[in-house]
Amino acid sequence: MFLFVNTYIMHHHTRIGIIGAGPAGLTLALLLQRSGIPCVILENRSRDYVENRVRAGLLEQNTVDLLRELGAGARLNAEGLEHHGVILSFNGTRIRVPFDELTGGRRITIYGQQEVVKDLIAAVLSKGIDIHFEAEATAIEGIERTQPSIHFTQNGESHTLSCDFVAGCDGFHGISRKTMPASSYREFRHEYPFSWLGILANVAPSSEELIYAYHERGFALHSLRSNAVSRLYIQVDNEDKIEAWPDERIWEELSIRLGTEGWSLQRGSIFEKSITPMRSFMIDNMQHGRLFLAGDAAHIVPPTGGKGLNLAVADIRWLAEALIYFYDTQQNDLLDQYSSNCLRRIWRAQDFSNFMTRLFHKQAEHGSYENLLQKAKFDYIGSSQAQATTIAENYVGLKHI
Ligand code: FAS
Ligand code: PHB
Repeated sequence: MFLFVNTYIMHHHTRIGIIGAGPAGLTLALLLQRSGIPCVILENRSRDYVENRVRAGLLEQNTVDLLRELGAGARLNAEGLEHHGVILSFNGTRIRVPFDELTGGRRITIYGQQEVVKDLIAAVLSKGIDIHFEAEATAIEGIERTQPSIHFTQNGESHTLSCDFVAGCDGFHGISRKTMPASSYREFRHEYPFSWLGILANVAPSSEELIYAYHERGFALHSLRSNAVSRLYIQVDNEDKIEAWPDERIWEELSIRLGTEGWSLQRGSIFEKSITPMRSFMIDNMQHGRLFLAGDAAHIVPPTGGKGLNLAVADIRWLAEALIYFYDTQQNDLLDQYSSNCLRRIWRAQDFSNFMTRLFHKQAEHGSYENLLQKAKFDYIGSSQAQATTIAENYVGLKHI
């Protein structure tokens, strides 16, 4: 049997080769296109897959502003749920942190990441940006030269995309960070001793605002997606399996952990379940030569602060500005400052996400010194406007940093 190997490699060229059609890659393409800079997006999954991948749901004010600026905000305006406060609970005692009075009117919007991705892809296609689905980048070459290239496969054929710059927007498991010389950055990793079991359920939310709850049985989060769909999470062990969590057990735990006097959790049919480990990861340099990393390719935060997607978009604002400036002036200085510009916000988000994760997750025995410190932190948020403001301004996202 003869194997006909197609050895013909198709060559393409553009200015910016973008690997990944997640929030980072899609937002970058739209910002570049607005400035007349050609780019190509390579996405290894199908369009249907990326548009239905359930992940984040909390959008900071900056992210909402950018989506609107890019013309991808129509559905967000119609369906997004704008929140002006958040509820924090500690063994059933609740406090509310208001946003308007503490942050000068900034707020968060709840809108599923898959909806953001749908809107961004629609905008990318409507503007005629070159996007290839089921196109897997297999190698990046020449990042220390002025014409790097991305090798990718699609429909069993091999292709090469040569470009001026490569934007590594391919997430934590992508090839971009692995293409950076190991000596070009330091890694920081922190694995938390617990995971989140997340569900989507066809039931009206039992709270208009998010509830982050510490309970002696473990953390729980009440979020939402619409007036008919609730998004909820509970802390589980890292070794836990979905099979050990039938719906009834999930609802019982959620009811106990989120419970407070005079309140009850509405239940409904669960249509999505997943377990995600809690971890922090980042590198202290996000670029090498003509390769620039953005989003999860360079950093991961535990979702307790709702920062992951928003950090990805924040990186892209800096990268787009630097690339546009380069083509306008042929000057490299904003490109040279890219990593340091991003790292200020990333470290701030790491710290806030770590604070929220340690405050609300069960890690110490009830009544222990560490547990009573958690209670003291919680009580201080409820009694100090200064501490409540710190929580509020980090949660809605700092306007500038
Ligand atoms: P993404 O991972 O979104 O996108 C990278 C894209 O690159 C993917 O589409 C991938 O298919 C593609 N790709 C990878 N390798 C490739 C290759 N070789 N060739 C071509 N394409 C390639 N954040 C929150 O704020 N709140 C949450 O609750 C939350 N929950 C999460 C749950 C899960 C299971 C995960 C994994 C993440 C969660 N996050 C959450 C974080 C998440 O939202 C990310 O921060 C966000 O997707 C980052 O966007 P990107 O950097 O664009 O990366
Ligand atoms: C969500 O709605 O998916 C969500 C909200 C806030 C978080 C994490 C996830 O901190």
